[in-house]
Order: sequence, then C-alpha cells, then structure tokens
Amino acid sequence: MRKLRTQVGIVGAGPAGLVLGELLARAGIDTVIVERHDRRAIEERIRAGVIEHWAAALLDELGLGARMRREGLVHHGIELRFEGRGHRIDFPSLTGGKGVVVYGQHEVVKDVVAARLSADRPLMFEVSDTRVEGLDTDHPTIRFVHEGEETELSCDFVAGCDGFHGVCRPAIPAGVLTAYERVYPFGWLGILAEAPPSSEELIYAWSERGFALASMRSPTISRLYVQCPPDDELATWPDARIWDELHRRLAMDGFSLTEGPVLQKSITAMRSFVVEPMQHGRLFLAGDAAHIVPPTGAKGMNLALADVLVLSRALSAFYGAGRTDLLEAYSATCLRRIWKAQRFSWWMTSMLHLFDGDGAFDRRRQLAELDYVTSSTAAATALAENYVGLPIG
Ligand code: RFL
Ligand code: PHB
Repeated sequence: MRKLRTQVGIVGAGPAGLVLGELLARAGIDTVIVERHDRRAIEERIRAGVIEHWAAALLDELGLGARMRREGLVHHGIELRFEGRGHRIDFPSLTGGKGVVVYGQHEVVKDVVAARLSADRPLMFEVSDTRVEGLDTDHPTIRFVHEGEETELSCDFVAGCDGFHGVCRPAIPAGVLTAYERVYPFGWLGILAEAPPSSEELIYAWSERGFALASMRSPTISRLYVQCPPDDELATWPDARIWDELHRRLAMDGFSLTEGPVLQKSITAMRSFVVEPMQHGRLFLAGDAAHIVPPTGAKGMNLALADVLVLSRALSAFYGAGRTDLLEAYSATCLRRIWKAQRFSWWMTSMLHLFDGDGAFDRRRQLAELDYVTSSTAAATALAENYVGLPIG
C-alpha cells in the first residue's frame, strides 16, 4: 500500500475542488486532489455557463481569468420574454455597475487544471474505490486505488467536493445530516448547437407550451434549453422537434432563431436539495456535494465557488493563527447564502415553468409576477442583485 500525506485532501476535481486547491495554494496550504474521471472527461463536461460578478473577479485574482476575459462574454442584462414581448433587466443600473460573464464551466475547469498541473500540484485522475475514514480523528484519511495501487492519503482535513453522487456526504454517520429536498415535475432538454446566438443576451421565455432558455457559449455556439417531462428519452427528441419547440416558445415579432447542427444533447432532471450541516468532524462538504439548485437561476457553479472561498478563509485562519472559529462557523456561514440562492432559483423556476395541473389561475399569477418584475424597479433590482451574485459570508 502506498502512503501519502497532505494538509487538505480534496475529493473531486469539479469547480469546487479545483478552485479550492488554488485558493489554498495561495495561502501556502498543501492539497492533493483525487478525481474519479480522466482529464478529458472533466474538461469536456458541458454544464453551467454563467459566472457571477464576484466569482469572475475571484478567478482574475487567482490568475485564472486571462482566457475567460479574452473569450468569455460580459453580459449586462437578461431578457424575460412572455406573451410575445421581450423585457430587459438591466444589471449595471440596478446593481451599481455589476454584470456576469458567460463562459462555460468546462472552460473554467480546463484553465484551473492547466494552472495546477503546471505548478506541479498533485491531481490524481481515474482513482477508484474512494473512501473517507477517520472523520472524527485529527487525521482523517482518503483511501483509493490509483494506477492499480491501493493508496492511503492521510490529511488534516478532507474537503468533500465530489458532487451530488459522491462518496463524502454518505460517509457522514446516519442521523447527523438533515436533507431538505424538492423535486420538480419537469426537466430541461439542453442542446449545444453550432449556430450564432440569436440575441446578444440570454432570453428566459415563459410560454403556453412551457419554458425555454436561449443562452450561448461563444459568438458561434448557442446553448438552448426547453422544459420537458423529467423522464423523457432523448430518442423522443429528434433535432427537428427541438427546433420546432424552441421556435414556438421563443416566438416574438421581429425575432428569428438561428438554427445549426446540434453538437450535444442531454436531459437534466430538476431538484432543489440542501443538507445541514455541511460539515462533520474534519470533513467539509462544498458545492453540489451539499446542495443542488434548479438551473433557472444559474447558481450551481457559483454556489460551489462561494463555499470554497468561505472554506479557504477558515482553513487559512486555522493554519495561520490557530483559529478554529471560522471552521466551526463554516456550515452556518455558507447556508445563509445557499438558502437565499435556493429561494431565488425556486422563484425563477416557479415563475417561468409550466407545472403539472397548473390551472388558469396559476398561469395568470405567473404573468402578473413577470409583469411586476419587469415594471417595478424594486422587483427588477431584487432579480438583478441575486442574478449577479449576493455578497459572500
Ligand atoms: P461537480 O462539477 O459535479 O464535480 C464533482 C467532481 O467529483 C468527482 N467525483 C469523484 N472523485 C473521486 N472519487 C469519487 N468517489 C468521486 N465522485 C465524484 C466527479 O467526477 C466530479 O469531477 O461538482 P462541483 O465542483 O460542486 O460543481 C458544481 C457544478 O458542477 C454545478 O453546480 C453546475 O454545473 C450547475 N449548473 C449551473 N451552475 C451555474 O452556476 N450556472 C449555470 O448556468 C448552470 N447551468 C448546471 C447548469 C448544471 C447542469 N447539469 C447538467 C447538472 C446547466 C446544467 C444542464
Ligand atoms: C447555460 O448557458 O448553460 C445556462 C445559462 C443560464 C441558466 C442556466 C444555464 O440559468
């Protein structure tokens, strides 16, 4: 058996684990990251696309923002489209000059992996049989098999950044965690298409046929979504049917949706999920390992980054000044913000989607809500400040 030692062992090389590694490196704290998939798989996984204002600034500060600033698209607003009309929410005027950056999560992952490997910081791909043990001791361990060898990584702390289906959350003894969950009666069918975006900004569309979202990845690649039943098979969605739904749901006088070859297609079920607390002994959960939001608010990756920023500050205070108070407060600090992001994501989702059994009353109520958000400065400000990102900690 191979024995390794580090200060903070990180399970998972998604945005949470990778950015935590960079934040801790800046504080002089050693980390080892173990990842189940190979490098290509994590660098090609198409997921989130919206980076909040503070998160883009954090990537800059860590020296990870150069390509994002060159290739990412700065957005100063979104459009809410309903009943054949578009209404723009202008972020800078409502938030004191803030915006978001549209840049794929997999591009962030590529940038951080490149930085980590070029600095020779350990990142082990294709590990299997990962287990975390000794959480109640001063030296928890991560055990795994890497390149055929059973390995034991002894740590001061373990960061569980292994996503919703990871091993860290289930390693916490029964009875410690309380889970809060809401499952939505629909999913999103998402496509990546080789077509220039049909508008400069994202369009969130309410329609009689259900929700649609027009987003993008670059000046030549569109990212588009339609609400669908959560258990639909991809086979029931040939490209022509997807384009037809997109045309109908996004329809507006003077708007034309540009089509192009579909490069990728997937269906994602939608849920809201939070566990409390997000820590047990020397294990700290961050990102999707601790919470999931429906993607309507574009919050998932940003919440993961917010968690690891809080965790890195707490670990820096521990190693720098022997302080344990920030570590003890980790969960409570993160959860205050997480629940606000949950509220916002639930609110956007409930305002824009067609729910099973929705009667005429609920559809009128949604339209009234959209009318209010797009005509009241106070309501638009609430949307804008949540969208560009609430303060951390
Ligand atoms: P990740 O990205 O899931 O990374 C977890 C990593 O852990 C690895 N792993 C293990 N490694 C070792 N041993 C094990 N036993 C392991 N088990 C798992 C996994 O292989 C993986 O590499 O979690 P993280 O870092 O917390 O990041 C969270 C984000 O990925 C997620 O919240 C967002 O993608 C959500 N999301 C969006 N978020 C946004 O902020 N803005 C958006 O616009 C947005 N759009 C989306 C989204 C998610 C989507 N899907 C597919 C879920 C759109 C979609 C369609
Ligand atoms: C995306 O571009 O993938 C995206 C954008 C905004 C969302 C969700 C997903 O709310």
